[in-house]
Amino acid sequence: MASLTSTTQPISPEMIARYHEEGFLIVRDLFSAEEVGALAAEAESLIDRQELIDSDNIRCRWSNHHETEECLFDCFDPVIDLAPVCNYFANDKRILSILNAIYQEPAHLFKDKLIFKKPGVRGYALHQDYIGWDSFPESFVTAIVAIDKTTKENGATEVFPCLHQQGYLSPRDGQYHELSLEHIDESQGVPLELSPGDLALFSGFTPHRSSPNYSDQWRRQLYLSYNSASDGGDQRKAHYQEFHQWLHEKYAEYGKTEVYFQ
Ligand SMILES: O=C(O)CCC(=O)C(=O)O
Repeated sequence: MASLTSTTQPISPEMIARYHEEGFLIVRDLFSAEEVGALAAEAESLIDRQELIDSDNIRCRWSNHHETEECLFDCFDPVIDLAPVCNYFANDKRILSILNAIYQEPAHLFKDKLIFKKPGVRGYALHQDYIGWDSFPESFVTAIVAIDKTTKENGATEVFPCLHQQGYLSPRDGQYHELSLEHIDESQGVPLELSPGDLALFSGFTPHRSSPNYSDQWRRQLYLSYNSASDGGDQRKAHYQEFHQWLHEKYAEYGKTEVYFQ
């Protein structure tokens, strides 16, 4: 990665204030074409890792085709241990300095996933990323690194401004919850329409969703989630241990007991 340029870009206090007000922020042109090209090339090689893409491997997330219902591979979670360029972005000083400005203290990586969203893949129903586990950091913020141009047509993530101020809107029972539409005014949704090189950030309390990918191109994005230093410090390893335990239990509820992590 030594050939990639890496300058730190300041972010204005006005942008940080807007993030706190609205619960999301877009920073345009943060990364060079060379950096995003390296990430795209890595995503292309990862999709060929057929030995990993297995419905019993809990690193993989799946989603149905919005018309045919075919079950399609959608995401590696985690990804940085497989992918040096993803790891480069996860530790990027520009992202970390923006998070530092949001938190007013250092940030730690909590979670990392690469969503491929191939043509036809269904999107995500309305939800907040925060989960009501005692260990889950309330300071959770996700940074999206756009690999492909993201539009409404290909299923951009759509956020609902200012509602993060209400905190967690579901029971703190340790389960994943979708949100009903009565929590939002659908006309207020903002699709995070990004170009390669842009970064978007949103809070773990920001309600968001995405439509199916109606285009004939992939919509690949790297999702990097962080917490503040005073909210648990470096807990990525502990998070994945707990998450894997939770996934084992969820799969077992559906009779799937042979799952593994690779
Ligand atoms: O792919 C998207 O647009 C949204 C993904 C998402 O909401 C999630 O992974 O929690």
